[in-house]
Amino acid sequence: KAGLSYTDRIPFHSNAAAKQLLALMDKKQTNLCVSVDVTKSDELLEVVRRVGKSCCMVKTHIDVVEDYSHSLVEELVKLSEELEFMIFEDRKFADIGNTVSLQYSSGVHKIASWSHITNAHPIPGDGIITGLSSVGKPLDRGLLLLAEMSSKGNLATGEYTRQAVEMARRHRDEGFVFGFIAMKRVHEEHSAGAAEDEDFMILTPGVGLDVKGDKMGQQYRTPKEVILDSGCDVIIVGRGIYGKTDEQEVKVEAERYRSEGWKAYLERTRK
Ligand code: UP6
Repeated sequence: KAGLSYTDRIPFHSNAAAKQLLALMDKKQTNLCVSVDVTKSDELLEVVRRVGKSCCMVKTHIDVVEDYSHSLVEELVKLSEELEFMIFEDRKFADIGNTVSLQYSSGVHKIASWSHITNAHPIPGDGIITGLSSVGKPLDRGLLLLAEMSSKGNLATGEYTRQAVEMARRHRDEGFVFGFIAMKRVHEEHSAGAAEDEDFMILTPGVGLDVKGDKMGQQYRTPKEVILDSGCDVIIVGRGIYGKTDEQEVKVEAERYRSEGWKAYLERTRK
């Protein structure tokens, strides 16, 4: 379904968060998710205020925030309604069903209460979906499975990726899993057993315009390579945007990535 507009893909999804996201992307003309990996609440909110209009999604690692309090996520939810973006807590759950259901609902962060979307490694098996779904589905939350990663030497390749796709397929009818963290359209690469009306969203980290990687194994591709050449749906950009020292530049960079990502999407859907 890579040739279709985001809006035209809504009927292929039963998950409420996925439908909302797809509609939002065409409405705001953006396939940019900004990853705000900063350690202070004030800084996090300041970045979000600057980039909120340019993106369809804000991604958090809430456990890196040093001065966390519930008012931070209350303010984030308020901004998400005002500026119209979805919230994605990049928790990368990776434990048995019972444990992840507690990690998702409880603890300091109570992720399910404020984050529209979260993600999980398929490594523990189907129980991770059952566990997270028991908490998130009643709240209309959505889940992504990590089928691939952007970092050098990662083990999520080949047969592992294929099994991740199969796992998502087994749970598609439940309307909770709606896509993957991946570097390409993994479900189309492993298309055996796909239903006619199957559609998964592909959200892709490791996106940068100015550098090729960092010193810890991250690897970057451009928005064009990700959206047009690889057929992914959402570009996830962190340091390329929030890493600017001048606050004004953060907004400029967000617009730069938004426009590059959108141009690539228009070209892809025109084909
Ligand atoms: N992320 C990756 N690669 C993956 C999965 N997740 O980079 O395979 C996440 C990181 C970080 C963001 O945890 O929050 O995406 C990328 O940030 P960056 O643009 O600053 O490299």
